[in-house]
Amino acid sequence: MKIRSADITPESVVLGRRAWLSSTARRATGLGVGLSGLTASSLSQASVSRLAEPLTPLAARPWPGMPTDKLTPVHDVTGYNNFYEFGTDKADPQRLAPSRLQVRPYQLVVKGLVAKPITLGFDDLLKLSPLEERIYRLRCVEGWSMVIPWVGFSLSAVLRRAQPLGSAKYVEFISQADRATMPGLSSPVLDWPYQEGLRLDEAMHPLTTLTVGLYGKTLPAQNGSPVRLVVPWKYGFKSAKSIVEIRLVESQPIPSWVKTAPQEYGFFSNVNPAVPHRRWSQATERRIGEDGLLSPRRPTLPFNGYADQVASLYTGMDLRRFF
Ligand SMILES: Nc1nc2c(c(=O)[nH]1)N[C@H]1C(S)=C(S)[C@@H](COP(=O)(O)O)O[C@H]1N2
Ligand SMILES: [Mo]
Repeated sequence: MKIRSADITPESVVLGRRAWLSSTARRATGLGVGLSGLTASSLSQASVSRLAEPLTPLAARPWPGMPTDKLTPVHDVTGYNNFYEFGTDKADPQRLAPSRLQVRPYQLVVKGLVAKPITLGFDDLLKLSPLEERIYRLRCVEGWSMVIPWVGFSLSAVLRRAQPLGSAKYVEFISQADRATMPGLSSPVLDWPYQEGLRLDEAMHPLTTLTVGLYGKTLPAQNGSPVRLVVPWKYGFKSAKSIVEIRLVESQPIPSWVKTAPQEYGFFSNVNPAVPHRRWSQATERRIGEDGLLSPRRPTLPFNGYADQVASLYTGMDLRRFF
């Protein structure tokens, strides 16, 4: 049974009139458009080629300790997406991203408080660490979930390569933001580019994955190709798509969603059934492709079911206060 967008509270409705006006004002003064440096080269590329990238098979070894949950059908994984750079409707990313998202040439820059800043092309990344098939649950803050067989490896492999300095406490992730190819950027729904962040120990945790594929092939554009982050114990918005830059920093970054609606989204955003979103409960969820609108919603698990692996990262923290 198909889930209609109308049955789930979309993140796009979080913007109150005031936030809308202020982001519109920012845009008018040009301050919200701080992405020209990142994308200057892709702007000219964009007019050259907008053909969909064929998905290439990737050889990956299985990752131990996978959930026994049934996999979400690939047509749901690739057809029901949040990728606001291409619009706020769940069908927009599949409709627009494959023909528009610029994935070549690709460079991932790792910089900031590191001994060795690095720039990696897609093929460099594939050689950095053996690819693993990691089946993770993905729980969106909107109250739905999927089970996705990602292909990738621990982000720690990349971070170690760059050698974080002792002063590095957080990691910031910047998504591609290209006005020429991403129609969603003309909407002030978020302050572009999409940015996310993790504490360094969260970023180094083996579950935190740099993802280059799903269902055994390179990532479909709508899922954040060529490279996206996947943090399975946090709400889906922490898993930033199409990342182009990773920065190691000293103070806590302000992720796009926190900037947009600080009263509704916290930096940590660990999946937590006991802490409701300001406007809806997080106690239950609907599994896309499996649970119909009439079937009972399933309980949401603390840390999305990964508490055994990650709860110790938060020992002594009040998770209601630091949500
Ligand atoms: N750059 C970027 N990354 C993003 C988003 C986005 O809009 N832009 N949406 C987030 C949200 S809300 C979710 S739930 C997941 C969805 O990932 P999927 O479409 O691959 O299932 O991507 C996250 N990463
Ligand atoms: Mo989400």
